[in-house]
Amino acid sequence: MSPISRGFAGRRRPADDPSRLPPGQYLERGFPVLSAGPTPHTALDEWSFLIDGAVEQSVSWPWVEFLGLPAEKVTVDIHCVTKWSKFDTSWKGVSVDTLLEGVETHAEYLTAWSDGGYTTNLPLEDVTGAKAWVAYEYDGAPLEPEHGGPARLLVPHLYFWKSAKWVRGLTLTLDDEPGFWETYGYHNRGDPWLEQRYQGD
Ligand SMILES: Nc1nc2c(c(=O)[nH]1)N[C@H]1C(S)=C(S)[C@@H](COP(=O)(O)O)O[C@H]1N2
Ligand SMILES: [Mo]
Repeated sequence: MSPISRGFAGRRRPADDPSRLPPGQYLERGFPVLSAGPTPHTALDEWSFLIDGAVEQSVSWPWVEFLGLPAEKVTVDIHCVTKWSKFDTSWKGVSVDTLLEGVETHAEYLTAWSDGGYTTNLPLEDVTGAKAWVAYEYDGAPLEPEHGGPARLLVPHLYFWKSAKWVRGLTLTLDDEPGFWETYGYHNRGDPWLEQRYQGD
């Protein structure tokens, strides 16, 4: 028996299954790089991950401690608002559920913020319940800086702009505060299955 058993529920659908492609998307086999600015290069000994904002107590992990947190491997489809989708991308990272364990809050939203100044807003509901990770490996190797290394947010059920590269923290908020692209007219939530590309969609 294979040491890694996915079980029936986790079995992948065939890569040519058109029902995996959200409306208006095409299948991309490469891995495009989309960054609004230059790639930051933060030294690992200066890197930490912070959860703060509307919380009883902030919590942060330096890189080495972050690597020591329980991690998960996930294989997911990703969907960029510029219309490419990529199937079966493989990541390793810490689920946001794990990061929020023991965090006391009345917040319903958060802002993910990154080195370089990028931000994106999300309802807590969209990052809890095994739906989001802070990923530091892609395809079994350390995440390339261009794709957000050392670590990026991964929220595969929403358009990929919600998956902040070079993420350094989650600031929990009581009110929903638009992030970088959301301020420039992109949809506040960005569900690819509902084609929520721009405000008003
Ligand atoms: N920090 C940061 N994160 C970001 C972006 C960015 O410009 N800066 N672009 C977003 C967009 S629009 C997309 S499609 C994906 C692209 O990720 P990739 O370059 O790994 O394909 O990152 C998202 N996260
Ligand atoms: Mo994007």
